[in-house]
Amino acid sequence: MNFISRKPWDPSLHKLTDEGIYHNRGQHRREFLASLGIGAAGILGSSVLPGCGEHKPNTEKLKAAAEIPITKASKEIYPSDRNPKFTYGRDETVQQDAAIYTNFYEFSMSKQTYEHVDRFTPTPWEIKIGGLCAKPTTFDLDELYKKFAFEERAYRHRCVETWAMCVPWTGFQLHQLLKLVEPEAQAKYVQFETFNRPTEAPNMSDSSFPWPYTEGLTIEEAMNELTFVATGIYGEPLPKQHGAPVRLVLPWKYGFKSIKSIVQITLTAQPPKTFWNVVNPREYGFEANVDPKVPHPRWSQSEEWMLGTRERFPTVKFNGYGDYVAKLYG
Ligand SMILES: Nc1nc2c(c(=O)[nH]1)N[C@H]1C(S)=C(S)[C@@H](COP(=O)(O)O)O[C@H]1N2
Ligand SMILES: [Mo]
Repeated sequence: MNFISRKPWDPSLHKLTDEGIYHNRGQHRREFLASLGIGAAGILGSSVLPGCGEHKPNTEKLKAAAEIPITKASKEIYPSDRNPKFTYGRDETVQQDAAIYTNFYEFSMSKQTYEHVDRFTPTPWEIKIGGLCAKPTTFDLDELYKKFAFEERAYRHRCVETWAMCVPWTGFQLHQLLKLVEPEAQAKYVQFETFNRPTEAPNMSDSSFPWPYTEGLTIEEAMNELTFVATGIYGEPLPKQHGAPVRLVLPWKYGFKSIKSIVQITLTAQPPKTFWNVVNPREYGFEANVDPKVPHPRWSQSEEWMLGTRERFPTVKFNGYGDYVAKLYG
């Protein structure tokens, strides 16, 4: 993955505890909007001042990337109640700090993918579930919103490149969807596939990559209670650069497993091919669980740094989610 473009960010002025975020969400969002030039200038503005040698967000493009049409069904679920079972154990990442530093190779190999998503139309959208199951199904977004139990989850995220963030996702557990299609006994894996639209995603014209982006899990991983299908982040529909309109979130695995903008889910008997494993099998495995003791061939995985604050933390096995998933690998 592209390492050269990694930039240090200004220390954030935001130091809110989980509690603080929970109760100050409205204020948090107002500051985000203020930073985009909407409403009065907020304190966040000072973290994006030019002259610090950092990326100065293109506020027009940032705002445009987050403009997702709202439907009657989607209105009902944002924001969803936060599941109190999950807490970061750290400060929540500032919304804009996460929004301006994303990996989405279909659009750009830079981190500022939000600057390249203008032509992407994530609504309307369909997601097909098929393969080894009794009831293959296609859902549009409104059907997802109506069928499944939505909640908000505060999850840590760890990219294989060593950056990390703490963000609240809105979505539902993947097992709800899988149970509905009735997997057959031979279904041992689940493959996920991103859209394939080179006219909307400029970097998809780079044919040296095996587009479309694919990912995979064992059926046990897919059924685990942590495995989350997200349609939103920070209590709003996903902006394009975060994987609108529907993505996977797997907090115990390196971030590349959390595939964005999914159009197809397939139950299979054999391990499916996965994008980064095809690109570079030596560096990116199928399992890809966070593990401080297994270095990437080109860098250590013993520490991570937070988007926004640059604060460093020791990496924790399974990204700290061992209570939920260690049993899958024992
Ligand atoms: N389709 C697709 N999904 C993707 C990627 C991508 O390039 N394309 N990047 C992955 C990587 S490397 C990470 S770290 C996470 C980042 O999620 P975020 O950019 O929303 O923080 O998305 C993952 N999902
Ligand atoms: Mo990543």
